[in-house]
Amino acid sequence: MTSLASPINHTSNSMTLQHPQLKAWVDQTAALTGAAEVVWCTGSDAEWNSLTSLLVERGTFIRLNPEKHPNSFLARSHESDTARVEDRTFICSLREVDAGPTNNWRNPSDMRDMMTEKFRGSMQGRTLYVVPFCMGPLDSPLALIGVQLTDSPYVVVSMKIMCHMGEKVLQRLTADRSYIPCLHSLGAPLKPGQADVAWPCNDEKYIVHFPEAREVWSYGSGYGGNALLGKKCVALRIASSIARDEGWLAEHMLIMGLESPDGTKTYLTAAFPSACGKTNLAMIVPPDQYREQGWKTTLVGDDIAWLWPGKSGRLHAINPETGFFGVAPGTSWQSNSGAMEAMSANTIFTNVGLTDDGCVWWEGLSDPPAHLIDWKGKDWTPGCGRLAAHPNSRFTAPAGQCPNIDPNWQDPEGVPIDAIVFGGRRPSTMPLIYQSFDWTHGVFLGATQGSETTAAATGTVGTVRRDPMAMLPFCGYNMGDYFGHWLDMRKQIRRLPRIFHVNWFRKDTEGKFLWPGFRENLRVLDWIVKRCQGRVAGYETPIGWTPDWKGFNTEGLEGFTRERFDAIMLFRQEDWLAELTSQTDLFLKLYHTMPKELMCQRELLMARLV
Ligand code: GTP
Ligand code: SPV
Ligand code: MN
Repeated sequence: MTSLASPINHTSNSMTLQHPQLKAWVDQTAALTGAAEVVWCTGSDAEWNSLTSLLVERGTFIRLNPEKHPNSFLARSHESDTARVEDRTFICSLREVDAGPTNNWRNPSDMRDMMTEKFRGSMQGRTLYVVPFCMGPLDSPLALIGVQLTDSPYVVVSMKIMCHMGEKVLQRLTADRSYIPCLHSLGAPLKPGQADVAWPCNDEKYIVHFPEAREVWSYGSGYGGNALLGKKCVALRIASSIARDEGWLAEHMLIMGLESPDGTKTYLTAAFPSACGKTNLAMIVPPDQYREQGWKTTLVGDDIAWLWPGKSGRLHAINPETGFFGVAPGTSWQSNSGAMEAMSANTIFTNVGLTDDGCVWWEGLSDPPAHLIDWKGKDWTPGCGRLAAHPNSRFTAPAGQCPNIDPNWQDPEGVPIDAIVFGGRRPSTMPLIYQSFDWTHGVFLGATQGSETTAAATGTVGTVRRDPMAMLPFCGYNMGDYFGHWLDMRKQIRRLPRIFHVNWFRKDTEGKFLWPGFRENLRVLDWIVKRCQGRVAGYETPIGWTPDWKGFNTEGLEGFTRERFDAIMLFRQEDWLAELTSQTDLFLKLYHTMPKELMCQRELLMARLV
């Protein structure tokens, strides 16, 4: 880390700045925000040590038990800053129609004027950190370089885990190469002598994207996708817009590999909405019976996939991130041992409980300790009626620490994809698994996918929130045009992936999950792989191809009877008619840009149902 007394002087001992435009932008921002100093981040371990120590000193971080959690820290955020803020997220394209009805649109020049005033003086008394970062393997042709200017050291250390950052990125940022400017401020200036707080932020938040200019401005929040701008802002919202122009896809998807006993490796991606199980599936450990037979799983990514037609004629995928920002509650050695190993060192925990021996705890990890300090910093005992960890508490851990990270996870050529899986939480209607008839039908499945609110304790159908391709909060342009782009991709791919829909969350009339889920989901992946290889029959139903009892492996799955299988695969005409009716809202909302192919798919489904 090179600390500079004056924001005007940008030379440093170890780094050479080759980009005059970047230097000018940093100077301009330092002047606008009134930052006390400018620091160019190198991404070195020494920098990590000095910043984490600084955060401990300031009370933002608590150093965890060094034996049980080496080089790991706990942060507690402000109670008003615990998740992404979708209603404060804006897509400022030149024309309103290019943002579309599913995004908040503002006129870009009005927004720039307004945001400039927000940033004026916003870093007074704070350090402006310059964080050059790269989403994607460093030398991948798809890699996107960004530079985040931030007044949050928590963001700097988080970025070191989540992406390539610092000197190695700056070296690649030659004067002829463009970068995505990402301006971030907590919006909490310090007057001379004013004491700082543990988690500075502002009540007013703005997460702003300029898709044509390829630029991000984020104000007021220090948490997750609001503040680690490489993730949702760049790798999804801005990247989706670039991808449309350049003929590829930026998706909210996990990427994983499955090796069957004969040594064949199949890679798949899956798009589930936030907190619907991407991290769990990405790190799945095969059930014992499968492991004994020689099945292996590998992980490429748990949240974001960039897909493009590769040289092999197939769709190839890379994970643009290098870390996990995973939901903590519910994660345990039983539910996800891969995640537990990944977070065993060099990890930042945010908003979880702190035990008396300096370890972390959250609901679902283990039997609760007799006493701990909860995420709000208060004493907590089992049965006190409060949660120890915030439901959106997270661990930030290096992906390379996951024991089954795929050997090719940083390959610039990516991995070839054979299957794409859509899904969500659907207490009713949706079977455990079905396969689309073809690519266009598969795009229809993704476009209409949703997650239900869990009114299903009574077995009634809850309201469905449509979350097309799990991209509702992340698509940087008009959702109808996005569907059109997906449909067009078909022409660029010689060997098309097969498309599936899964539902781990179907419930019985008593509100209990019909499917054990977690590791047992491998049985569903097994059927998917066999379908891709043409090794198992599918049964044509009005909604798509489905497995039958014999073609689906339930061996060793205790209590999973034929009756249970039929219940989880049950097709009820009345549910599907209600499903079609509830999809109408989406079709009406996107009426002006909805591709005619998807209108036709809807008609065909209707015709098959009645
Ligand atoms: P984001 O990081 O927000 O994008 O979410 P994600 O899709 O990675 O979600 P994550 O894997 O963190 O989902 C966690 C939630 O899904 C927890 O509540 C888990 O208990 C639940 N979950 C994951 N897999 C299963 C499953 O197979 N069955 C059931 N019933 N729940 C599951
Ligand atoms: C999500 O909400 O889908 C996340 C968490 O992955 S955040 O990075 O905060 O958006
Ligand atoms: Mn996500």
